Amino acid sequence: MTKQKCILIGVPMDCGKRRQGCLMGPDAYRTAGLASTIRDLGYAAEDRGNVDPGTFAPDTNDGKLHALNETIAWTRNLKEAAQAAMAEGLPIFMGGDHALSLGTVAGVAAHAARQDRPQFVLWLDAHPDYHTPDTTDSGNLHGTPLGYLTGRGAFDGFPEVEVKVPTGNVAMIGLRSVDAPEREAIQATDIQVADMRAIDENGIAAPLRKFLERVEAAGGMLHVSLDVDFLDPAIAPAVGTTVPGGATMREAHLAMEMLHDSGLVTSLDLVELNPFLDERGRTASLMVELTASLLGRRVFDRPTRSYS
Ligand code: 6HN
Ligand code: MN
Ligand code: MN
Ligand code: MN
Repeated sequence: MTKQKCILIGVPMDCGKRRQGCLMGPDAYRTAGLASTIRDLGYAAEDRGNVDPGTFAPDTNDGKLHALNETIAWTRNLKEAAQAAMAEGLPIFMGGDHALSLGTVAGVAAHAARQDRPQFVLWLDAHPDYHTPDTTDSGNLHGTPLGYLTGRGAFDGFPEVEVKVPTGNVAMIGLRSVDAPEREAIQATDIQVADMRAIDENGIAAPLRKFLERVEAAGGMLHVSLDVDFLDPAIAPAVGTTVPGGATMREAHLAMEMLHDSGLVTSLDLVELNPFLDERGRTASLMVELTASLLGRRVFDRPTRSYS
């Protein structure tokens, strides 16, 4: 089977929260060699440069929501860019903060619907990002994409989500910081959740395997949204919303390796990298290494001979 073409799309979006720096994310991935790493694995990789939000009315930020107009503008353009890229290959969105998923996932889900295939979403994150503009305390819209995409609450001014992602098609893995209104809402749904406690007890493979089996059985397309804060801050310091107790290097690589072996991944977000907070580029490089695992880098082709 010939390998799919990877379409790299830079998304220097920094308005999903107040702390700035994610706008440097796309260039950090370029500097860390994302495209050449992907090519070394035998794929074609095209860097399409950066998307922009187009024009929008300046945000006054006198209400609760931060940078609402700018976020809406990005969502519109990203939705189109994502939908178009899906027709050509496997898009990799180099963020940018997690508000970019408002647009990228809306676009890939619209594409899936045209193919008559269900869209599934894997959220690898310390946070569920399941707020609505009403429930958010912080007013930071990077905490809302899964609320928007699943059709929860009112997102006034945002493009209509024509193709909602059913909650039963969402898995959240890595959770350890959940706000009260999110917890309550998630518990009332069929979203598959593996918080860090579950990962401590059962490992990361068990919940991921279960989810991948469901995607496969449904003939689904799979979008993976990888937030840097999914990872433990000791190995990935370059993120504004660090939460201790995250995924280890091996847990993260195993998840990526399993995703590769499943053959189900059709699009990927790399989000929340804040290069201003990095240490000699190590978080950017780790994200590139994880992407390589997701695209099939491995030590050996299994099974290896074992002498144990
Ligand atoms: N992220 N729940 C917090 C809030 O401000 O709503 C944190 C959101 C984090 C966002 O992980 O992309
Ligand atoms: Mn997030
Ligand atoms: Mn997060
Ligand atoms: Mn909150």
